[in-house]
Amino acid sequence: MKLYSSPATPFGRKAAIVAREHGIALDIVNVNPFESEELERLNPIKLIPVLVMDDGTVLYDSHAICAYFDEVGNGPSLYPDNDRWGWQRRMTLGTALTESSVLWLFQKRQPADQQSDNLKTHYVKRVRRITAALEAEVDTLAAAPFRIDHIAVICGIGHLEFRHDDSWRADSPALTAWYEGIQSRPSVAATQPTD
Ligand SMILES: N[C@@H](CCC(=O)N[C@@H](CS)C(=O)NCC(=O)O)C(=O)O
Repeated sequence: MKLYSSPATPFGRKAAIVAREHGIALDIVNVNPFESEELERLNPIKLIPVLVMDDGTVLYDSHAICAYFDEVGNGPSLYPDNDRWGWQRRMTLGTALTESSVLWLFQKRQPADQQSDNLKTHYVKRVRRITAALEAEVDTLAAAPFRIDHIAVICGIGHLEFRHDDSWRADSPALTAWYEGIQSRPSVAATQPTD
């Protein structure tokens, strides 16, 4: 199977972590989502990640790709019945953290006279609310087996620190400790974002 992705994308990283957790080997094709014509042919939304299965079936976005890997891969599901609505909520927080960090980055990459201070502040405040909410739930995260909510949060924080800063840590000591501790997990360590 081919996964169209990039070394920096947090959504592609999420799919790569789920694949590794399930023992799924991927042929990773790195593309620039803003420039790749091949990506545009595969996905009309023109976003990464995109999965092309061995029979040619194309799947996007990261939510669908992760759910597919969970169904066909080895080992326990990362979407268990236990605490289903709890992990759904934390997965949503992790996804929103990722989206906010990406949107904040897009603002910072605009020419200076086209950036919106209002929008940047909007995203920064959302990031802070999300990390505060996760700080309040970190005992549950730390006690649970590794699941999709952990993965979504790791990808969100990973992008935040890769593209912005680690100032969220000052108000979230327990989340910081959990995040530090999980870095040595092989699927997490092997998928650190790079340019
Ligand atoms: N909801 C999508 C989001 C994917 C996404 O935003 N990918 C970014 C890279 S991190 C992208 O391809 N951006 C290109 C663009 O915005 O044109 C998913 O979960 O797969």
